[in-house]
Amino acid sequence: MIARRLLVVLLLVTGSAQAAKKTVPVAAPVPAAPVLPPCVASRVEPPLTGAPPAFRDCDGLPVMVALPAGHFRMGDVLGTGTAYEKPVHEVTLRRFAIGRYEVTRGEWMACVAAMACAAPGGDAAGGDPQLPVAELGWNEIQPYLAWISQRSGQRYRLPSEAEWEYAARAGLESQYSWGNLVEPACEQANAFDRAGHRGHPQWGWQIECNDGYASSAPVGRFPPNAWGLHDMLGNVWEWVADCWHADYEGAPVDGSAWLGAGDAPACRKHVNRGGGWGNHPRTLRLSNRDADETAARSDGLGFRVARDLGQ
Ligand SMILES: [Ca+2]
Repeated sequence: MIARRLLVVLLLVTGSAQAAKKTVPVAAPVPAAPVLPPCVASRVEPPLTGAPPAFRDCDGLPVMVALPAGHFRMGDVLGTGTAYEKPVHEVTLRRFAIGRYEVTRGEWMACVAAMACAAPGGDAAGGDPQLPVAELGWNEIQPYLAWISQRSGQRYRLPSEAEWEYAARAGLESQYSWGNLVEPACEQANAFDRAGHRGHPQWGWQIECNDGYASSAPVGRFPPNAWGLHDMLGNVWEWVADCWHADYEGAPVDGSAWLGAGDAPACRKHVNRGGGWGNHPRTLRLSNRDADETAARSDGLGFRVARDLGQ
């Protein structure tokens, strides 16, 4: 009984001490962001013969490929696509740079460590740092773009949908970056395949070939396109800057992002491109389009960055 009384007294004393503390506002300690190494460009492997030059503004930031100014026909140039991909329209673009790879978990987690980005959802914060980061809504990507812009002194952003298709086509008007036939897909891109079916037997598609990856693959495991860009098709879908519009009627022809309201309320959905590991290889057509709610997260949805280049 005595012990219990002592405990009560102790609790009363402790409680009054806490009450007294409340009268003196004390700012919560703010953890200091780590000091980052200076932005120093690191060496980048030389590009493929005939591919545009690659560079990296700061060590740890995405490798970029400097694409030439040019023009191309955007959309369903082969007449095998959907109404979403029509009308075909000519787009003229200034030079710009785009990521050689999808942004990786390692690149993203450097931003998290610098306290500039939030951790992605699901299990996308762990595992192989060379896997593409996913599980991020469109808005959640913006702090990463701001952080690498601040680090490099350059203007990083998501590519526009037109820039994305220009980069993915790399001068071609074929169905895929490897030609018109779907059959070589397993050697060329990470889509749904026998490995995917083993990992996800509830999905009933029967794909005869095996690309070796049941879900996302570390970036760069599949051959690049003609401009040295990896995984434009397959692996994860990639968010782009544009709001969703159900066709190209009135789309910009200068390579800029189409930000006007395509669906009500304005910009409820954003476009993503390229197909992913959970899709039938036919989904990986160069002109194919999709969109998701702006806040949507998915383990099959990531992004790559773009940045302006001087003229
Ligand atoms: Ca696969």
